[in-house]
Amino acid sequence: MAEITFFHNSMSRGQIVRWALEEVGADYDVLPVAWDAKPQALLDANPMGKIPTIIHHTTSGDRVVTEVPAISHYLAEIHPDAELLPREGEKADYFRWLFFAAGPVEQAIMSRTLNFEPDKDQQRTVGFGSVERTVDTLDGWLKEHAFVCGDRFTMADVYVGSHVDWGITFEMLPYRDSFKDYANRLRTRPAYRKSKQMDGVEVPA
Ligand SMILES: N[C@@H](CCC(=O)N[C@@H](CS)C(=O)NCC(=O)O)C(=O)O
Repeated sequence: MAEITFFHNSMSRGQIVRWALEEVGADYDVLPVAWDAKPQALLDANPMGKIPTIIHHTTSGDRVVTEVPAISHYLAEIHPDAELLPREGEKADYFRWLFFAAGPVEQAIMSRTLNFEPDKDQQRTVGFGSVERTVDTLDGWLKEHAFVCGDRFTMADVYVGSHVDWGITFEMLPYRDSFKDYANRLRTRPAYRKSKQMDGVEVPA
């Protein structure tokens, strides 16, 4: 058995974890999941039945990790030699933008895609404020920084970058030059390209 069991469906956020697994050179088995036939092993591990989910098999027991940003960071933690963890001076940017993508960016994209954007009063309550505020804030950072932590690629870029990559590919994010340039930088990474090939996804030119 491989060190990690990866419950996956290639038409899902599992693609992000596939990329993360390839970035760290993980030893993993894929357990393909069909939406209408979720295996009991997935439901036992994650009662949400959500993809992706991983089980890390260790000598002291199995560890279940769910939620893409948590899985991505966890993979960086258990593969420190990949050097994708933030260094001391990078931690503030790393965690700030990892959580910004998991919260405001994901919610903003979903709210626009599903047509339930908050009105002026509601914007004070929802965590992302408004799509424009969230997009402008991310755009402002990426205009000035090649990667989340500056000049160096870290695991945070797998997660933040996947939102930008998908966002501009499927027009779920308003177009910005900074998004296009950032996505192009990420698309040159061998692990990105390998993971997309494994998932049968065409890499944008
Ligand atoms: N917050 C979760 C979201 C996971 C998620 O919503 N996955 C979708 C596919 S992209 C899923 O499993 N959908 C099937 C279902 O809910 O039954 C994460 O970050 O991993």
